[in-house]
Amino acid sequence: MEQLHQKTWLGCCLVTLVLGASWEWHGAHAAAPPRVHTVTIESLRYIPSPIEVVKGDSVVWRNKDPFPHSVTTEDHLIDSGEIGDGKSWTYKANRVGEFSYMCTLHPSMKGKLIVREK
Ligand SMILES: [Cu+2]
Repeated sequence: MEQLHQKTWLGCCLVTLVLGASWEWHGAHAAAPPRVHTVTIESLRYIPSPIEVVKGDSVVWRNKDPFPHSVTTEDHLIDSGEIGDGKSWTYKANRVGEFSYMCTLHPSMKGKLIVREK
């Protein structure tokens, strides 16, 4: 009788452990799903700027002006090319850092993208 009691107790412990581990596993993965952020380009401005994202997230620039713009860093490692009116461009933020960018068509337009480590 004593032995049976012990076995039941052990079984309970195991179930708790397994459930607990599975809960944590789900938690860790649900905590940081990649997100999609939007920067609106309107009236010769990037809104919002700066924008802060986490590595692996995507950023969509939407051009609401009736003429083209670009999202271009000085080293051209990020470069959308011309984004026509009403068009958008998506960038996957795989590199960590602070990236100042501008519009090659309107050099006074400046923005900043900040990519943080997960
Ligand atoms: Cu522009």
